[in-house]
Amino acid sequence: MKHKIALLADVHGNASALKAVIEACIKDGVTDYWFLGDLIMPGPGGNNLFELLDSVNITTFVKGNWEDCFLDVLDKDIDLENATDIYVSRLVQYLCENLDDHHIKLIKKLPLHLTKQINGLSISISHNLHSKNYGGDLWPTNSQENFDQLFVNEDDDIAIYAHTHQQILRYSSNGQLIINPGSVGQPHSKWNKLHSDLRAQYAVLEIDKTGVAEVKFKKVAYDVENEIKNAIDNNLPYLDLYQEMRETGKTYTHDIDLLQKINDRLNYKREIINYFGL
Ligand SMILES: [Mn+2]
Repeated sequence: MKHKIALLADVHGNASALKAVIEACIKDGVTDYWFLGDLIMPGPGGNNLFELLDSVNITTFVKGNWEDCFLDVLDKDIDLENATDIYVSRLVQYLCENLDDHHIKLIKKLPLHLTKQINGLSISISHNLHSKNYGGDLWPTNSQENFDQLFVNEDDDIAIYAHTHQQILRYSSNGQLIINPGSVGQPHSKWNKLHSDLRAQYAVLEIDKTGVAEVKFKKVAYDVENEIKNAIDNNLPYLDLYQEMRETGKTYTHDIDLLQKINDRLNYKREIINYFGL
């Protein structure tokens, strides 16, 4: 049987982009959908993100570092002196105010790593490394040995990862195939001209009875104005930052000085202390 698998990752709360990608995949006759983590935050998407995934045949879902950030905040593992922790916690509060309980339960159950067998090919699937869904180990320009770490199981033929928000096709030292589908909701490039293309990224992997028939890296445009309107209508915290991110691709997760100013101005530290009972 021929499998036409959509590889989707790093939506980061951008339901407008996810919707456009799923519509394109349906038109394209995709049969399976694999989700590689980072569905939520900092965008306004909540239940609608899970409903979009539920509307198609999701057969794989691994946990991204932002899902772990979400769970850390629920566990009250928050450094109140760190502006980024306050930022993430306030976004988790925003989500918790509306997110259905069964979606929270699903996040808690997500695995870090999965292996799938498709027509005799063994495929490793993780957000980043097998047991580490965060950090810069697999940045595109890093050394080959870092990428070889994706093959913990030497019998794997293909490794699929996400996290860097950049579309990548390369090989291990032993010639195994490595695919990164890029980011649906928050694409990134170090190179300005490439970074200015903010369309939603994903990949389609086609496996027939002979082997890998096709790997397609795709981009689709989506309704950015509608996404910004969603953020405004839902009173998304850090709205200005999200609006700028949608228009320029710039992210602020680690801009401590700017986050600190916003947190102080809007009294977000006090608000999360109260909300999470810290
Ligand atoms: Mn991500």
